Amino acid sequence: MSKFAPTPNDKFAFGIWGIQNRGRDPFGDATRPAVSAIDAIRGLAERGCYGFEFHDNDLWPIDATPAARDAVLRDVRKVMADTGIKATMATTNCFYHPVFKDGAFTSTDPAVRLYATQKVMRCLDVAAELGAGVYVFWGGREGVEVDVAKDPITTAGWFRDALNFLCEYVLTQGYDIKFSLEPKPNEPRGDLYLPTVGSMLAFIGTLDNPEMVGVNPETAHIKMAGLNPYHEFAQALDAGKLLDVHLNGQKPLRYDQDLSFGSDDLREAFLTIKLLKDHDYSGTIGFDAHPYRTESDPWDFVERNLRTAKILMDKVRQFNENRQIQDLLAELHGAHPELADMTKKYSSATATKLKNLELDPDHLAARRLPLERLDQLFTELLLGVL
Ligand code: GLT
Ligand code: MN
Repeated sequence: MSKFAPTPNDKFAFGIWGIQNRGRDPFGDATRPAVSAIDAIRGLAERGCYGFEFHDNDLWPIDATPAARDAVLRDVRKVMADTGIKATMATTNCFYHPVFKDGAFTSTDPAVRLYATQKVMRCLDVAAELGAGVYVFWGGREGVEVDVAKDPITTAGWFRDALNFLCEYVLTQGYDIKFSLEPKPNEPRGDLYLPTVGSMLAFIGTLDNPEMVGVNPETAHIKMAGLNPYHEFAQALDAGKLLDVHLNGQKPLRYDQDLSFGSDDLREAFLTIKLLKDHDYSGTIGFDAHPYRTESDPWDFVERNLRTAKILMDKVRQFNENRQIQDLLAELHGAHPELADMTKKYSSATATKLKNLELDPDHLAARRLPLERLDQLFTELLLGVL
């Protein structure tokens, strides 16, 4: 049991909104009692979490007076000091209040766009004060049902202007904060803008300060689009833009389920952890999920997410050390080593050499690839019999 007990060195973090989730869905009311933000943060610390993630309005209500907000922040700083837990990621709730019903930064009303920008600035001040180094933008209302109403190039321009302005705010305040954009294909809007990691990466390249903006991919959002989380996380990592992750579970192409990590697809969960470990991802490992509606409190749910991740870390170690698997991988990757780096650097001599190289496609196609065996070894490793 204790072998898989999480410690702060694992750099696990949880969005407190998942702990505070009371089981409401579009068809039914709350099924469990409220958990205060402070109890959520303390409970995470007690279970070995390194950090917590929060929205402004997870901590203080949207209509809180500055004095009420400061009182909450005093309590937050106290629980952080008492337990050592860190605020690793902050974000703004720009989706719950009706003011955002047709978008925050992509609203047609400039006053709504400014209200969203002001809300972010105020929460950025708190994020800096609590030491959160990553600030996420999840555009829950940044989308449409009626596409004739808005030109997506115009809306992208509004979002770009807001991010450029907010980057300058962070820079001039001297905050040590990076922005991280979280893509999602749909829900709650019919279509959300910038639905995938690839769209976010392309968009970041159009900003004034692209070096201070990255991506925060989430397993469930990727699977809602029918895409492969391993590949999506990898693309962000390869671009040097993986600032934060939201791990969870999701059946493909369905409503947003936010299931526990690994509960729907252990292979994908393994591959996600393997990617983060093999490539020395140094950010926090954030979980963004919520308990089943049938749970009476969030703690079995929290513990299982952390435990699954720890067990998968151990499985990754076993995979990387397993002789049979590594021999098969070496065989798979061992073809024609003398050709492997031929196009690494261009020269006209290499171009001529390549043009004249004898490569027989029928001969190459005849190569035996032991993928069934490899996949079965992987299955047996996960099943614990290898
Ligand atoms: C919301 C959403 C998440 C985002 C959060 C950040 S809130 O619950 O489903 O994926 O990460 O705003
Ligand atoms: Mn998320």
